Amino acid sequence: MAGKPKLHYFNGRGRMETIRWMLSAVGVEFEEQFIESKADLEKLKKDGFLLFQQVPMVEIDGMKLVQSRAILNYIAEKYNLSGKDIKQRALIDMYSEGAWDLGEMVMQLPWKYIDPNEREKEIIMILGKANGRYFPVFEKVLKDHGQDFLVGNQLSRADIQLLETTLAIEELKTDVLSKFPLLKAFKTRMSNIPNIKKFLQPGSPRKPPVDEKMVAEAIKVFY
Ligand code: GSN
Repeated sequence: MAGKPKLHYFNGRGRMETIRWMLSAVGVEFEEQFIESKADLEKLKKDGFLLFQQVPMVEIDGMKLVQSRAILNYIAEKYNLSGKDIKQRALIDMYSEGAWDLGEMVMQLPWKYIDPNEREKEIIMILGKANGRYFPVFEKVLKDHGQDFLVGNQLSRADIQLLETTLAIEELKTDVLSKFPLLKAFKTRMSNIPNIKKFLQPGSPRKPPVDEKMVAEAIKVFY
C-alpha cells in the first residue's frame, strides 16, 4: 500500500497551503518535511528531486511532483474534485483560478510589502478587488443555482479554494462578507464539513498567517 504523501516546503502557508487544504478536505493524511535552511533546499536540489529547482514538492504515488497548480490538479483528479464532465470541469477551473488570483494577492502581501504604509495601501486594493470583482461573482453563482456547492451540487476543488481564500480575506477585514449573505452561509456550511472542520481546529496542519519572523526565516533559505 502506498504511504502517506510527503510535502516538502517551509513551515508556512505560501504556495503549499492550498495543497494542505485540498488533501485535508478529502481526509488524506500527509507528512511534512520542512525546509529550514539553505542546506535542506540544496540537498533536495542535489538529489535531483526538484524538477525546476523549486518547492512546493510533493512525494505521492511514487512521483515527486512540483509546480503547485500541477500538484493541485493531480490531487483534484485523484480525489474526484474536478466535476463529472468537462463542462463542470471548466467551471470548476475558472472558479478555482479566480479564488487563486485573489488568494495569491494575500499570500504575497508580507513578502512584497515590507513598508507598513505600502502594505496598508495594498490591503485596501485587495479588499476593493474582493468586494468589487471576486465576491460578487461567487454570490451570483450561489444565488442563480441555489445549491450548496459551487458546481454540480457536490464538493469540488473550487469550494475548497474559495473557502481558503475567503478566510484569508477575512483575516484582513473581519466583516468583509457583510454584503454577501450567500457567500457567508457558504463559508459556514463548508467550514462544518467534518474533514474541513477538523483542519480548521488547532493542532491541524493548517498554518497561521505569515508574520515578519517567518518571512525573515524563509528569505534566508530561498535567497
Ligand atoms: O507554483 C509553483 O510551484 C512554481 N511556479 C513557483 C515555485 C517557487 O517560486 N518556489 C520558490 C519558493 S517560494 N514559493 O513558494 C523556490 O523554490 N525558490 C527556490 C529557487 O531556487 O528558485
